[in-house]
Amino acid sequence: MPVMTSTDARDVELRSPVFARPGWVGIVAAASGGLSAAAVGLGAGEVVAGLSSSLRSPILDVGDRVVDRVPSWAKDLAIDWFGTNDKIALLVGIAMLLALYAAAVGVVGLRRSRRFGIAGIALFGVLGTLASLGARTGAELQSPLPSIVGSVVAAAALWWLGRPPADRSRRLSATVRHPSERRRFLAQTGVLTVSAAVLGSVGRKLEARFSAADSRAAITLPRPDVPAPAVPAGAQAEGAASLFTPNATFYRIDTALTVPQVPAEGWELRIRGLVDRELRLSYNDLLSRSVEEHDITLTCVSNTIGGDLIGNARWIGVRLDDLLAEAGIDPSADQIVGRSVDGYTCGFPVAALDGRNALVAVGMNGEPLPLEHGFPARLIVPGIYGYASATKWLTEIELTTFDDFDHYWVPRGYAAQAPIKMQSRIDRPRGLDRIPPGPFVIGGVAWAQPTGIDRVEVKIDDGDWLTTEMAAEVNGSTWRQWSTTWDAVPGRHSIEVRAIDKNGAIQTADRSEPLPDGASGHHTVVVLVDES
Ligand SMILES: Nc1nc2c(c(=O)[nH]1)N[C@H]1C(S)=C(S)[C@@H](COP(=O)(O)O)O[C@H]1N2
Ligand SMILES: [Mo]
Repeated sequence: MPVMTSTDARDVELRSPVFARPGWVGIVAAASGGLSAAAVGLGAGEVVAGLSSSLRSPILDVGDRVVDRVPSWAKDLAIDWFGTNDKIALLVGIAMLLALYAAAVGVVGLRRSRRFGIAGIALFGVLGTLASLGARTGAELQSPLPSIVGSVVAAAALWWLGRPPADRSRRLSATVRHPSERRRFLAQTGVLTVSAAVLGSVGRKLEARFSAADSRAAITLPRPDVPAPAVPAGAQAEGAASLFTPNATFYRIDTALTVPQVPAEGWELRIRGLVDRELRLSYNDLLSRSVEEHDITLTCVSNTIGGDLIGNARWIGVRLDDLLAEAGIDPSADQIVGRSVDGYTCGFPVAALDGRNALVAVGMNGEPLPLEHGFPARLIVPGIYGYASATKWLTEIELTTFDDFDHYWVPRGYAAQAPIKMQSRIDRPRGLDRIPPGPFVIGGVAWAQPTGIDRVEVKIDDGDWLTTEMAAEVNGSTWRQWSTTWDAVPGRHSIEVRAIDKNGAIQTADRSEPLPDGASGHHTVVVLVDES
């Protein structure tokens, strides 16, 4: 037996797969192999998802199921931590878990057994398949395609990475120097990573075809038959939030990880259930009815005391009570359910249609509904929290009963019936602001839809409740603004606010969490008044 020369040893070292090497080098290489295989699989899934508007990227399918299952307290916590970026936080979380999993699959699959690695990928494919079939609406036979194709591609990539060097070296003549295993590994992961990026961006391009942006851009809203009454002078108080919330900064809360794309052409609103005659209306059918314009403040049940999940807009649409009168409500119905194209549902009492200006809305602040606010149509019902009334991307209104149907958030612990609680908020000063001594304008908003606010009072430290100046009321379903001038004295002070509605009810100081039917309690801010 000849003794191995140092060149031979080097050759063996060069020809053993990088990920099989002992220690960290091998583990890191195998993990990156797993990551690049997963990336190319996801890219392929993205391309398949781009083939039809009914298909969805596997990550989004999985994300949707997480959104549907996450406990309500965790959702409130996410909104509390990340605000309206909660969805991005979720997707980043899923991506991180997926990356960890892919790295583990790489380590097992490339260092131990390719079969185990492929079993790991298959497991993920099954998860994606189940997620796609569990969609709130419209799961079809082809729904798992992106997951299936994605995992087959990822498995093939892993198989390719893990092919033993001998397989390939046979056809190389002895005179040709083998590229080192390190170079082969880098070349392979490079190819996979670049392919993943290309596939991913092709997938995105394909998906962009389904955008509803062009449909929205082509719409000219009708001139309302019933325009909103002119806003009275003096409705905006100093220090308070802008009376109308611009669309661009209007809060957005929904369970949709990507904004549903619903072109107005082809859209249909179906009114069914316990009605005398079912209605099916196209966008133009809807707008051929009398169109009204109303100023209504929308409020989220997840809004915490002093929070900003509330906004005021001028909505254009068709009266819900008119449409339901046209369909004829069966006397046995007590719940109106709004169903979205993405399967989300809201539900509120038939009795809420007591003449208040509930709308199937198509316009928001003079524009067609923005895509993220429900284009082409949504419900807006004064006095009921958004989760129970304000269905975006509306496609169906069903008349039913509270006994027969729980809307989306009910099995997740929220109340079936959800009238908005009276609340007031201090907008100026902000908590922990440093302010100069002397006259200082405190301002804010208060709401008690659809009753309306009569007055707002503030309390400095342990003093008495003081009246504030009320801005002019727009209507009872719109927040009302208030302000007062305080002669600030140096030191640390607390400012507390409460409202009184037009029925004389005083806003409770009892604090409760948003779950199950909205937060209550007084908003208090602490400020530091400088020495003169
Ligand atoms: N389709 C759909 N509609 C929905 C929701 C949703 O998750 N999906 N969320 C509701 C909730 S909780 C609120 S507070 C309002 C928020 O409307 P906005 O995002 O336009 O402010 O929409 C409601 N309509
Ligand atoms: Mo909400």
